[in-house]
Amino acid sequence: MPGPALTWELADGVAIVTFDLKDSPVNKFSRAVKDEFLATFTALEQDRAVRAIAVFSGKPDNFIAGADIEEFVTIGSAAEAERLAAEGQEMMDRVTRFPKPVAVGIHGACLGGGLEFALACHYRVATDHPKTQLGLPEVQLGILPGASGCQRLPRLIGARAALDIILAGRSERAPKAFRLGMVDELVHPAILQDITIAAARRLADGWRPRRRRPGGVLAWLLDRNPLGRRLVFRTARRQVLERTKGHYPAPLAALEAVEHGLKHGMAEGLKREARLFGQLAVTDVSRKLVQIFFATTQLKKDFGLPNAPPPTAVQRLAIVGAGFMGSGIAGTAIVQAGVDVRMKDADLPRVAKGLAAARALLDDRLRRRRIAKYEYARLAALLSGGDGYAGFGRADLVIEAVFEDLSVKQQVLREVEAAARDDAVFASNTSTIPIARIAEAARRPERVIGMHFFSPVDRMPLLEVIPAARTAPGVVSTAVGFGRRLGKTVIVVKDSPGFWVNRILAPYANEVGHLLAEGASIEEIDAAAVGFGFPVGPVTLLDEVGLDVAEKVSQVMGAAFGERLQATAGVTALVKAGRLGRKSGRGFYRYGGGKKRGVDPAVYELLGVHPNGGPRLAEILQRLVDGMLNEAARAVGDGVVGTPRDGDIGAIFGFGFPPFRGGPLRHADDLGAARLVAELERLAERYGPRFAPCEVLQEQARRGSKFYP
Ligand code: 3H9
Repeated sequence: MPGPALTWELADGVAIVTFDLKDSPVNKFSRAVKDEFLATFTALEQDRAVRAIAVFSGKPDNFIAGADIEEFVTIGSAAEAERLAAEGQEMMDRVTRFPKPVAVGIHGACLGGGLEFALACHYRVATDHPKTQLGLPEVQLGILPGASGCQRLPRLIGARAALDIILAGRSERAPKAFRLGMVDELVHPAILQDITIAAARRLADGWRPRRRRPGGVLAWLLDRNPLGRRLVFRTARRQVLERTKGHYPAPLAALEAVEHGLKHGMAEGLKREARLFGQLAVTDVSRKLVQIFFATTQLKKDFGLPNAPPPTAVQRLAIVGAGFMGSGIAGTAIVQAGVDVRMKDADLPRVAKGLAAARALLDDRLRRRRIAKYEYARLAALLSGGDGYAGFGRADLVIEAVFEDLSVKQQVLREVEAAARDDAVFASNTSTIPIARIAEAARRPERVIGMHFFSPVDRMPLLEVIPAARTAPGVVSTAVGFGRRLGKTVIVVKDSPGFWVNRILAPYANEVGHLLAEGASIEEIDAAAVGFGFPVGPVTLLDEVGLDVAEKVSQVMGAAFGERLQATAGVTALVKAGRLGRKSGRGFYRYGGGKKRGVDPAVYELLGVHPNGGPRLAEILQRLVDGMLNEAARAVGDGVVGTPRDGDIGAIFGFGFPPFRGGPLRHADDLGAARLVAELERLAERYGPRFAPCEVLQEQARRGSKFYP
């Protein structure tokens, strides 16, 4: 039955159904697709030659990406969204109750409604390919699995395992999904079709697969008796609240849907699930999270230039500087991109240390069973190093991650140019120094660019790519393309001091010194920011970044922007006293055994301040946040980011600006420029001209305009 999405053919009693949504890179469920599924299933039911069904995706590396997100964001009311979920549930129910067996062969992403569909089928086969991921990411969009996922997954794999996936919006790779019992068989992609069709046929012949619920006695104790279950839900609720601090309603609602269903039965569970889905789908939090999804998706295709030439595929990477950043980049490059990496540092002990640190990332993947032993051996062999530039002549890209000092970086650039090919790209991993200044030492300035990674490199999702005025467009594409291969979300930013992230963090971090001087306590400052939704407060952030690094950044920012971004002397005093933050075990806080151990009271003495009540929490928060929004708006006016989208994504992925607020520029829009300007004027009057509202905000206030039209 040809249609826009589904086709089928009969092979020896089995209808092979292919889902291939036209003009879309992924398969997704919209109302139209759902109707087509229902019509197809009716035809298959009526066709007496069809004994069983096997469903596949026609997309090369995607199974089904879930419900069509674009469709549900247009929904205007909770009631309408509830209806959408109920219709989705009915479709899944139709599949489960279908009188002929339905097997599904999964290759590629099987997410959200896609997994809900697979769960409704009678048998699931998945490929063991790394692209095959099964999960329910709905809470990351501020909603919950609303097409029966909250009911089906816990019934299949137990409440605990299901909650782990649903509440975090997690996806599992196929081998883990198989171990958990989400799929019945794991096969090589080459035999997916055959095995799935054979299973469908066996089912039609009366075979019933035997499923053991994984987990043994513990699962029985916790999942299958009311007392144990109560404990599971209580623990999960506490963990969700600890993680979300109450800012995200979706995980708690999902928990409620699962719990209600297990207590009162499937039918009641489905009703509750649909109602909660409806309520969540129209929340502001969900809208914001969906905007972030689309922004990151757009960024995957954006090379930061209007007519960007295609990137050169980097096969060999060379890195100068085997320290924390250099080894982090090396390890990430091997793990994520599988490229050949050559590291160089001044002496062999340092190189050895860097190589060991890079390899630790591989060890971790082996330990977590993300790679097999032979893959480990293959990847480990890609890593090498030395105290000279041997091997640099083969590199397509050279990244320097040496000491943050202009003359040192220029010296490295000269040495690299002598050793590397003429067409190699030279990227500086600087956090503050303008790329144009570094490139002044270059013979080939058009091959020089900035790639600002964040620490720790393997975990931080953002990369700032910074072309200087003379950087060739192809070099920009290559840096952006390589960043993406490392799994990073990449924004292209203007070559100006602090780029984007450090520029807007500067007033936020500097305000700590002012607040402490006025008698605020370290705990209060951090608590205000965490209450707003930042993952950590600014004082903890300083400790994490390293106070020596923070000092260096603030000096550069102060020199570039004058009094407005001038730091107080506090951090310098701590650095002088040997307190470098977490890495040295002492900063504003004390650290031990890998944990933060509380504020060190000696710090107040070192800074010559006394916590004595100080400003109110609301005032602290306004100073921290408004200062940042003001600088963000000013930087947009200076063209530091190409679009507000890049600025918001940079802040969210760079330092955890609360995603549910959509980023600093969306948040500024939500407050409204007029209100923000009034708040800033009041702060400026009280605390000084650093708060004076920037021209961009004043202009917006005058015109009633916004960053996002
Ligand atoms: C849900 O299922 C709710 C149900 O429980 C209940 C309902 C009642 N919708 O990322 P890519 C687009 S909620 C609309 O570059 P990749 C994407 O925008 C859903 N569009 O590819 C892009 O468009 P364009 C839960 C979608 O190979 C294009 O496809 N599911 C959707 O790097 C290519 O995307 C999720 O949250 C969608 N569901 O990664 C999964 N998915 O080309 C969201 C993709 O116009 N999706 N698009 O810019 C993903 O995680 C990734 O896209 C995926 C592919 C891993 C699938």
